[in-house]
Amino acid sequence: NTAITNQLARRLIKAGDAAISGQQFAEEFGISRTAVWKHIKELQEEGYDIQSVKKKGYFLSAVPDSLKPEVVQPLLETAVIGRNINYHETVTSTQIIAHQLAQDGAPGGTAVLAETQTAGRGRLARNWDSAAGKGIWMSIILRPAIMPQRAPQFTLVTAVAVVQAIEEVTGLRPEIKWPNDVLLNGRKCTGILTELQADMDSVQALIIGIGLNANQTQDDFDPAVREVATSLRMEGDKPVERAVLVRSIFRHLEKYTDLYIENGFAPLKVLWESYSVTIGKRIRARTAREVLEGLAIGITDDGVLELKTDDGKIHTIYSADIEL
Ligand code: BT5
Repeated sequence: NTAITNQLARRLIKAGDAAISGQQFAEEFGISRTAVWKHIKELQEEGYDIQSVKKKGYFLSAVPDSLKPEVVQPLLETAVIGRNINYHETVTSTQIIAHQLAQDGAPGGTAVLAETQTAGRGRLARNWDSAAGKGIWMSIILRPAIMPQRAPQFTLVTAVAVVQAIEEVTGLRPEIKWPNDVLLNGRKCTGILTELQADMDSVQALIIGIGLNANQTQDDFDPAVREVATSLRMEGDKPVERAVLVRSIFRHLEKYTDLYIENGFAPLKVLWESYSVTIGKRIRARTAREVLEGLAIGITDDGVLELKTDDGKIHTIYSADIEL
């Protein structure tokens, strides 16, 4: 895959539905029409669905279902997030790789992507089921200049970005269950895991893990999660182009982290609430110390959940599993 092939792919992506003629490509890239044709063929062999229309030229109707940097990067519209991609067929956990890269000084925006994970993890060392080639298993390194105690807000910011990306690409309407689940029809389609490298008073790196079920069918899931999990394909009845979804997640995440840095959490809190299934409901919250039952009345400006128990007391909850 040469530099010119990549540029050609990027040009086709930018053109969208509009066809570009071989002659036009030849002029733009300063190569012969035969060379253009060879590059187009190379892209087709890689899985790009390029149609050619008589007298008009070429247009792109689908990108390959792959998360390889050469597929993802030409799509990107971001300045920072995803500009540096660390791709693997198989890893233990993208979180582990990202932690190592962050320690070694990888820049903010670096993203680790894998087709499958052998030891994908959730919170509290729980397993994350990562079917090969069926989902988006990625970890993004961010380096915001914030106090460590604000790190959990990034789980909520990321959830908003993921929901909007899913909406944009599939037209589905996901909901957020505090703190880190994205649901479709009450089943989990995405889990988010925010981890931290920090000193007492500053964040060195946030490692934001996103596990998104894209194209699994029911049988692709581990029996242990089959009852609670769903995928975009199962809810939307058609497969999704994972690279296109990654592009959209990156764009929304960059937009909202910028907004966060400029204006704090308040504007994001409003957005988050508009997608929440938790707020205003009676819930049961299992924290590390206790089980609390009551009304979820809202989240604070810090992203902390407020729960009112029947004795009228308001509890602030930093981390818990929620049952609706
Ligand atoms: C989470 O934890 O939801 C965070 C999951 C983060 C996964 C990503 S994938 C890329 C990156 N690399 C990693 O190693 N991790 C991150 P938690 O709230 O603790 O939920 C875990 C629970 O979700 C499990 O105990 C299962 O019940 C359920 N679960 C496991 N795999 C699932 C899947 N593929 N889809 C839906 N639910 C699943």
